[in-house]
Amino acid sequence: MIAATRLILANLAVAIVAFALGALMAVMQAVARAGVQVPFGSARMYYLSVTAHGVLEALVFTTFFIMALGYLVAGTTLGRVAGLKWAWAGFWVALVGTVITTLAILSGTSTVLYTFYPPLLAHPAFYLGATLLVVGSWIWCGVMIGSYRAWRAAQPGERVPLAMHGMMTTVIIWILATAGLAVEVLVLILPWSFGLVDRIDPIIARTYFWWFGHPLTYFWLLPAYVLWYTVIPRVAGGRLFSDSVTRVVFVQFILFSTPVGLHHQFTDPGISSGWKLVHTFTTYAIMFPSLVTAFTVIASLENAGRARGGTGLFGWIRLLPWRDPFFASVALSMLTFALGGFGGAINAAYAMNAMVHNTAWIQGHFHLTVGTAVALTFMGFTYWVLPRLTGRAIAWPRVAMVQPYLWFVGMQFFSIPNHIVGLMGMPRRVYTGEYQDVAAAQAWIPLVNLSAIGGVILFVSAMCYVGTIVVTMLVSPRGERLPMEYAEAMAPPEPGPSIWDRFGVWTAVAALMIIIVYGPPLYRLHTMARFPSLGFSPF
Ligand code: HAS
Ligand code: CU
Repeated sequence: MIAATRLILANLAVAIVAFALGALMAVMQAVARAGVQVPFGSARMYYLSVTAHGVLEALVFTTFFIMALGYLVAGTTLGRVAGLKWAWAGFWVALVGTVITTLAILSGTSTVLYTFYPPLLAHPAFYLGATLLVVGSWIWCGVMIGSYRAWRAAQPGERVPLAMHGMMTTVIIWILATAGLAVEVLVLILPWSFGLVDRIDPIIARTYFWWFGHPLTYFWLLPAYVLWYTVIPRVAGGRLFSDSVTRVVFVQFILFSTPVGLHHQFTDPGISSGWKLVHTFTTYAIMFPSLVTAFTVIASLENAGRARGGTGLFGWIRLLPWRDPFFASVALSMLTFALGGFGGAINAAYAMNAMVHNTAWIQGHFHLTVGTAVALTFMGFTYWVLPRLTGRAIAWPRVAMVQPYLWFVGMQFFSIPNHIVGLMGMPRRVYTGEYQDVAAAQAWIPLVNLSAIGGVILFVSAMCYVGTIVVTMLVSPRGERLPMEYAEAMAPPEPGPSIWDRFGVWTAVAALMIIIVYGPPLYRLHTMARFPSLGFSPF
């Protein structure tokens, strides 16, 4: 039996419940924007729903899923999770925080969207709950590091297993990212939301937010990459291209994903264009490990397709296990991420960002990236891992087989029109496609309707997923547990110590880079004349 199975299942369960609730909100938003009357339809409900959707999917579903995956990887590659009591304490802290924040949102007092930009003001419970969620995740970080160190002390000369290497880089990115969030919430937002100070500086708060918010996206992505690299080649029937290249890629994510964030603030005043340019460089740097990943995962899949007898330039693609729900989820995630990454390169260019910033393009972009590359990989992984954790076979294999394809099709319908309508000038975060009947908005409506159809298909897919998982857990009989195995590498790791396994060194380098790229712009913001704002709760 896999170590810490109950802990893993508990974290997964919270993730899936959050996902289901968030999906319900999402479908209402998609159809409401297309002008369909939904129950309680009003601008107030719309933004409440968008806040709940963003927080539940982007912050709760991801964080709990990643914590589950971290424990699974530690339990299977190192043999044990050290500090189980702490891990459970972290789970409860994060869960209590999640419940508090969710209730604050549902009460209608905290409609501030998932980025909670000041001067939008939420009830203090919203921020306190979110703080507890992060504290819970820090405990997870502590348990992961403790498990790694205990293993390292017992195995001084050995290379850390590859999947654990990837999870450790995820932990490090999360710690470096949440340092910015801690300043924003503890120093700026909490005193203001409790009324101890009456004004807040939106730009300074936002700058600390994006110090956190950008690496946050890699905190989501890297666990998906861990699965693409260390599990999928085996599921596909082949081997990973190279162990060493993978380690270099993971380390590059520590170095390049953390000293970035100002590309979310290209249009913000008070930050010089020079520092924005520096962040543009680091943004393009962060594309590099994903491009290497594209090469490596395709090479691994080709290896699998040829091992299955595939020939010719593309003949191997057909022979991949397209009916396996985990494989299909990941392959479709990869195809979608190729599009999402392409959009990312456009966002990152200062001049082109001006065309897409704050338009519907952005919601198109992040539903391809976090909403598919990450979320669909996680969903597919559930089908694979549950029989290994519990011995229960997936209850509705046909539904599971179709579900990733539905997601893929639904997401193209949702995201591509959003990209186009964004280029046509439709802002993001708007309540209706009609936009108070202004003439320019007429041309948006067909595309908004198309994206609503995508939203409905996505909802059907989400319910297929949740239904299959719930029935599997409640109805499928327990049988033999399938083995939990990772992919072998065509080029295995070289024996002996390696610089790529020195997490402390890379963390220190990344911290230094963060100080270099954020120190001067933040110093300037803190020392120049500022005009902070009172809080607003428009809903
Ligand atoms: Fe982004 C905004 C730039 C990646 C998430 N991004 C966002 C927001 C979110 C988000 C949530 O520079 C909105 C935030 C908000 O609410 O305001 N993003 C990038 C760049 C990348 C990128 C350069 N984003 C991500 C990932 C995310 C994510 C990953 C979540 C997981 N993004 C931006 C910028 C903005 C932004 C600006 C601000 C815009 C604004 O103005 O507000 C890159 O990392 C992308 C690199 C990826 C690739 C693709 C590699 C392809 C692979 C698969 C290939 C395999 C295949 C195999 C095709 C280069 C690895 C198929 C073969 C078979 C046989 C199946
Ligand atoms: Cu970013």
